[in-house]
Amino acid sequence: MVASPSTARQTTDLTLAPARQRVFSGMQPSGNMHLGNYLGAIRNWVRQQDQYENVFCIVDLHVLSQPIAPRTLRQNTIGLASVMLAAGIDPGRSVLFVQSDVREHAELSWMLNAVTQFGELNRMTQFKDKSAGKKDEAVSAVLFSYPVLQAADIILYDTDLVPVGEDQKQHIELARDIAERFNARYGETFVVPKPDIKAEGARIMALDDPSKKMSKSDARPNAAIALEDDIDTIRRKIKRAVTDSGGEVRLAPDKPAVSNLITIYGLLSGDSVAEIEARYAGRGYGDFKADLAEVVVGAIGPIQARLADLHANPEHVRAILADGADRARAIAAAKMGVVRERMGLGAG
Ligand code: ATP
Ligand code: LTN
Repeated sequence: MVASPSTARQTTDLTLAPARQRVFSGMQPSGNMHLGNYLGAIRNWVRQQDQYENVFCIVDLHVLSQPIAPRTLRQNTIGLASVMLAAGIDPGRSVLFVQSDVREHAELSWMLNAVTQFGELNRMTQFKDKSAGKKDEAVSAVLFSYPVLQAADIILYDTDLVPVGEDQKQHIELARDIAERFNARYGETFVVPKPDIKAEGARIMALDDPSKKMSKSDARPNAAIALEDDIDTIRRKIKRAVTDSGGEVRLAPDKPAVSNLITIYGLLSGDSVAEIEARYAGRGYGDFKADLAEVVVGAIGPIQARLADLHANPEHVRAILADGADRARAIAAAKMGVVRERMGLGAG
């Protein structure tokens, strides 16, 4: 749905009161963007661009929760921006910027730590998963306080909706609790955001193990299809993807592997599950997988072509990010002025 011309804002100047609901989302520049990131997040951001006022953030401060070489982080940041632009994020309709270029994110995070409870952070499943089995010395405090920074990212922009994959639901709920608690303690300051999690594609599973989500930080070589994988690699990974017993192409709870492949096929081709099931009835997994590989290549190919142009022109990407940071900073700075006043910070 596109907003009617009378209400549509022709500008992305964020200091003006939004005529449309505001969307904010973020992605970590931790390398190897995969089909799960695309189907669960980026693709929805692109499709909804006309409907909302959009702010998209490359959250480099979040990546510091794991060890990473400075050069790699910088490269990943420009690489992720290029992928987002190649996938269809349009700087004319969306603000695209790097988190650490707008200092207010880190600043607000500190203040929100004051209204966040230790127990809340200790219950976050992402923290539990990522710290599991590691010695205390190997788990940074950043990994623990990570969801507070995420809450700051979101509520700094008076965000209404946060389009994310299923794994982020708990973090968005915490952001809501933090915003509500701040408002109750210091007076109405923040819009309380809602998650926007789609019924399909919000949890794409690993190709080699349908009990695990497709993930960037997975070392297993055949778990994820990277958006930058070449055609032969995509075909090979899909050929090797695990399937379920029975040989039938059918979406069902007892067929998690094939159901995941059908979901990917359906989202990228636009075909319904019923159409896909009917097409492959009695034909087995071989034909289905061969066609799925072509569907994936057909969807990712045009993105990769645009990406090659952007890789050849990193200065163009940097200029878009600098402009995005200026526009984001304008609203973030205004909001921080209010926060400092409400909390009694500074000399006044
Ligand atoms: P990691 O697994 O290393 O934590 P990630 O793959 O989850 O990384 P993020 O940058 O943390 O990547 O996530 C970016 C966006 O992609 C988030 O909105 C997240 O919910 C979504 N996302 C990540 N993995 C999947 C997946 N398997 N299916 C659907 N959406 C996903
Ligand atoms: N934690 C998120 C990335 C993220 C984010 C955000 C997502 C950081 N800040 C704000 C939405 C809104 C993740 O995907 N792992």
